[in-house]
Amino acid sequence: MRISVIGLGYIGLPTAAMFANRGHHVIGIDVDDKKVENVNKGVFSIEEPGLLAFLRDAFNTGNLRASVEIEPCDVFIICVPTPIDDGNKPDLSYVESAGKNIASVLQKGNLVILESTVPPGTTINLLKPILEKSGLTAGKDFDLCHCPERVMPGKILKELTENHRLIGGIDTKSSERAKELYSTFVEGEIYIADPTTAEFTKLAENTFRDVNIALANELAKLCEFYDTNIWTVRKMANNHPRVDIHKPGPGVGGHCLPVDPWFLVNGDSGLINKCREINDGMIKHVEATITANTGQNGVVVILGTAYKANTEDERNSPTMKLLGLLDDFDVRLHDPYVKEHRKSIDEVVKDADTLVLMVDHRDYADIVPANILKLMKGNVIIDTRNFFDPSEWKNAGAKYLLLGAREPKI
Ligand code: SAJ
Repeated sequence: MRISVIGLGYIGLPTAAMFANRGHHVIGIDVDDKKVENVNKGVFSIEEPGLLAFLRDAFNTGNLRASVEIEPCDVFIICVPTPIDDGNKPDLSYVESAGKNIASVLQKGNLVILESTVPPGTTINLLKPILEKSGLTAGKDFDLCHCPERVMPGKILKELTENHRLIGGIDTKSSERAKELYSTFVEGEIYIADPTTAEFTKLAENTFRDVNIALANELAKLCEFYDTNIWTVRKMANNHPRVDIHKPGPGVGGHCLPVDPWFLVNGDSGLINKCREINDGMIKHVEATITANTGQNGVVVILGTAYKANTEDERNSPTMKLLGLLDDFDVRLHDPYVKEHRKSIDEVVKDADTLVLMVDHRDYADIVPANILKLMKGNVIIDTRNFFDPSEWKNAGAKYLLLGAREPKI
């Protein structure tokens, strides 16, 4: 089959490679000509274990190429970004423009799949009319589905194949065709729904997570107030068969959780709005702790610039937000996964006053507290993830502050 994947980002590129490795002829379309040039040269920069080799394999099959120009194909898969604007309203301009491009080459018998996360109703009310401007009719001349991507950065390959998949076709034929296509690599179950249900389900999943993290963050602050420890409370409560308290932390980053709930609320959901506010507010909580424990013009070292553990992805990362609040300090950044911030920890912590762990990257487990404290000028360690062993730090002479725990408070 000739498959066109529109948008060669975190989802589009691995998806294109997946189909290419399974013997389909794939053309990746992107507006970024540098990205296109790199794909055509077999140059990839995603730093996720196993993914680079997988992309190179796809390149070596000769089944994967890229272009800035759309061309006729059997299947079109849209994987473009769907950000929010400054007023938290969905920006669907990339979906619109992908739809217009496809319409310009759409042929009878084609299948169009929207994978990008979108507000409920987008496939039917926005994409379908754009595609039908081609003169062809959805359901009669071409098939149309929403098949939301649900993979997690850091585990993309594993989750692309192992996760269950949801297909929301505009009719049974559309769904069945998409099911057959995804069956070439999906090992999980494939469920079928209508497009709006599929759109809503994807948003409900991410909103569920965001709301639960907000509850964990709220409980963490209450634990500080009541002089107890959220991490112990969480462990104890999660022994209950029907309780699953998420992890508190310095906020919620990435390209999904801070964005997707806004697609659902449509401006008027008190709970979902409030939870976004709680999660976004955590960074101020961390900033207040740094400020209260670091002298003016002090040196603050931040471990982790990515939005979460074991990834290079910095989109909406809490650390980047924190950076904007620390103008009064000399801030040094470190992250083993991000090229720009990959440096020797020993050098970064030299003469520092405060060390803040923002991301629980597995590499930080190798840190030896006594060695770090020897190099630092001060001794304040702020752990926003309950990652370090408090006793090791305290025994080495640190003033160890844990988010969501009793004295000393964070
Ligand atoms: N986080 C917490 N506490 C937790 C869990 C996460 O503070 O208990 C924070 C993380 O540190 C990070 C943010 O939340 O900053 C988001 O991380 P995540 O691991 O929850 O999710 P994402 O954004 O990497 O991926 C999510 C996934 N959705 C769900 O798990 C329901 C993934 O399956 C989706 O495909 C992805 O969004 C997406 O593309 O929509």
